[in-house]
Amino acid sequence: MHKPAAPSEPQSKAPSQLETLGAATPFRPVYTPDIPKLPFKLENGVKVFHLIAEPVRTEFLPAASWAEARNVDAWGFNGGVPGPTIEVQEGDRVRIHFTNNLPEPTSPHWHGLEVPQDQDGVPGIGQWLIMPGETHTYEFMLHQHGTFFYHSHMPMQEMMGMIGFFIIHPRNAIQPQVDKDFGLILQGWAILPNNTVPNTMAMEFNWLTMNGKAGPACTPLIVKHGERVRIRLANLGMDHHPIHLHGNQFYVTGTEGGRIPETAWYPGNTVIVGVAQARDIEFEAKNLGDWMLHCHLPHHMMNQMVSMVGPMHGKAPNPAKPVPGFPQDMWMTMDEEVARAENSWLPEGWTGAMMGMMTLVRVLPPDKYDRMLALIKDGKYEPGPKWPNKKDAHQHHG
Ligand SMILES: [Cu+2]
Repeated sequence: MHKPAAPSEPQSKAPSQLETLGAATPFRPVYTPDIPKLPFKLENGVKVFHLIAEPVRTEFLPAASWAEARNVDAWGFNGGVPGPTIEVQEGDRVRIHFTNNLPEPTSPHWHGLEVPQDQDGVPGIGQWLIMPGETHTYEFMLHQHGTFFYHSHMPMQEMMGMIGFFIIHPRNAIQPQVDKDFGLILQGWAILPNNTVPNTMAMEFNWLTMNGKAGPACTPLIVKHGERVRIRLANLGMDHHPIHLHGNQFYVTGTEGGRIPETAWYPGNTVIVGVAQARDIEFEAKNLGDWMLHCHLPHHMMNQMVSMVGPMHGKAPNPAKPVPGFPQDMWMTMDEEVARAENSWLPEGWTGAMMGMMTLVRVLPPDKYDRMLALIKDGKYEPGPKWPNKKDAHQHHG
């Protein structure tokens, strides 16, 4: 039924060289943390992909001392949720063999692409439903560039997770060129405790993910000081997400309609990514440090945000006072559980601040950046500093 997703490409590969993938003009490859690329074969100048819709067991968050792993039985593509990233170039001709391994009919839509109507992926309009076990082939030319995505055109299947990036690089390089190009897919899920299947009919959402991971399980974006960075954000769910970047003002440089002319870029540090929208932001990483990138809706900065059965309890500070509604916030860390190269050197307890739709942009000085690439290459983790004179943090045991 499902196989584990291949690990995404090492982050160290993205910055070093331009790639052509069989196209005429080199481009900076996009890096979608925790999501692999969909491979293709070149056949007589056509890029041929095989996309497979299927049930996928995925993990939003690993197990910790205070909680079991958050495993989810979602629906995705080629073993992953979101599905693998399709990366192509303006002017390409693509052929996509689409196999439906779901237990019900489906149809994939190429969101934002101008393609012949019978390639648009709307069942009943332009084509018939793709039945379980069937393969349907799409083929079209790409004359646009920008941040697009594919998704099931059956709404309840969308809510099971069925989306993936469709990145089209421009035929001619944009100016200014970016040194790093990242992609993050934003999703909301309704999953009750002790349950693994998303409730696709719910109107309230308690798990919020970036590229299928909830903070602190998202892989941070690693950047070298001074680099020009683009982050592509795509949203498919039931809520808008005001995505906020700490420490760096950015420009909004693209939408789901492609790149915005530079004269119309506008600055900000928070961009609303509405449902069905894509937003590209760009900034020069002038400011060293570990900067949060997160949805600013308070409930979207939480995991398993559900009504509690019975009163909440916690250890009150001394002298204990009965405060109605106390406690409101809890501090839960899982540094060890997400210890991997990209999280090296973060201070003890950093994961207590990371929940929900949240990741880090880590702007490193050149020497540390080079060391980080070496750690990523070797798959090694180096722990960070401990806080001096730390008082016992309030720890939740749920
Ligand atoms: Cu949000």
